[in-house]
Amino acid sequence: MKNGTGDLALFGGSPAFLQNRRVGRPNQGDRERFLERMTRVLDNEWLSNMGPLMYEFETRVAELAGVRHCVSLCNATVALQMLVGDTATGGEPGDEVIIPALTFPATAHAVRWRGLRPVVCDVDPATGLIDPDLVEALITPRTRAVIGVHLWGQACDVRRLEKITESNGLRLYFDAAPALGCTYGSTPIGGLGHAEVFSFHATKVVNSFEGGAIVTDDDALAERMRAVRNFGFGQDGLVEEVGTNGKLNEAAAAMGLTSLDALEDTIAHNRANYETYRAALSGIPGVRPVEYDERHRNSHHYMMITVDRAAAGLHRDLLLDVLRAENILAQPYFPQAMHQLAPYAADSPGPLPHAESLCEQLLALPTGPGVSAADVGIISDVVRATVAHGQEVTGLWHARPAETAATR
Ligand code: T4K
Repeated sequence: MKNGTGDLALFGGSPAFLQNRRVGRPNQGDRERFLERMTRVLDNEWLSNMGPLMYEFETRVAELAGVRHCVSLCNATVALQMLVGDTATGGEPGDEVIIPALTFPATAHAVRWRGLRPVVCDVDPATGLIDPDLVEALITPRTRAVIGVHLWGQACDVRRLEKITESNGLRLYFDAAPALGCTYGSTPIGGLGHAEVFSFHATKVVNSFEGGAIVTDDDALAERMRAVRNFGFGQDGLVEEVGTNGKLNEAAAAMGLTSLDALEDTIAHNRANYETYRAALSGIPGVRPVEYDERHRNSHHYMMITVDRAAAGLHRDLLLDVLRAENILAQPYFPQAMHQLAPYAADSPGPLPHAESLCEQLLALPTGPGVSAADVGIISDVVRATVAHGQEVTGLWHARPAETAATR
């Protein structure tokens, strides 16, 4: 229990944890099962190029997402690049794709990487999700597509985005990198828009070391994407279009299957942690868990809070430093909005106040199967104790010797 600033590890106290508690600790599932699968991979002597475990993984993901097609890939960034590339076909360089300001840089990069222009849209201040009202105002004759991002597993306002894109003849995709196992109402995330993209990165709720997938009910799109991921080879073995190497290898599929086996247990654990956090953090001035719309299922893989500097007496970044010194490896998801990133700043639409304000305030706290209810209690106590002395912590930080002082 931390009673004063002297108890905080940042100022010389003992850290709350000897081993770190992390955001993004891989959900590996049952190790024996993984090793059995790896033995199969090695015995098969088939390590990549559309192997049996890759197909098994695709079938399982498609079932979970309620779609006909899962095209597994080496990561979600390549998946997004492939969808944008498909959209760009027949258009002009510099055609536009509308994306939310609050997302991981991969969303913007995929658009620019394929020669299109990411048009950055502000977000809803409460959810951080792309704001459909603002999307409408950004549509021009050059707009080709809208990419919604199901941020932290929250479903976008899918129906409104569908209506807007349909009436303007645009493609609608969802970057569902953080949203496997989540729903929009009773519909699993995966079957929405023209296609959705999952990530199976090591830090995601289901991991395949690195991995991703395009999921869709569009038969023709799925066939094109299967060709593109394999150098453009069509079913007859001839190259039909410009392709890439986006394949998911068998070791990745083995981990993906094993992590997927544990998904429901992982979500149940995350949900319990989310409830424990909400109770334990309640009433801390300036600290607010992001509230998820209960009409949709969330995997609670991300435990997000906002830290209001004025009310808490300290900036989010300083709270982050305090937590990290305690071996609580929180993450500022996301510290910069897309129009603030160096490659896109010159094309900035001007201030996007909701996204900018959230980027100053958001913090992801550790959760997942490696974080127990007792850990959640300890982490929340550190937050409470720090905010209780927020002004003093800020003062002490600024009073450090000039050579170590930062701008927190
Ligand atoms: N779209 C969206 C909306 C996304 O969020 C992402 C990825 C993508 C697209 C692109 O998906 P991929 O192309 O990656 O499939 C991490 C992930 O690298 C990234 O995949 C993810 N979003 C993003 C939200 O988180 P960083 O820069 O925060 O990673 P890093 O290395 O700082 O690790 C984060 C935490 O995870 C740390 O506490 C350490 C821990 N960790 C990490 C790894 C790699 C582990 O404990 N074990 C590990 O193996 O981006």
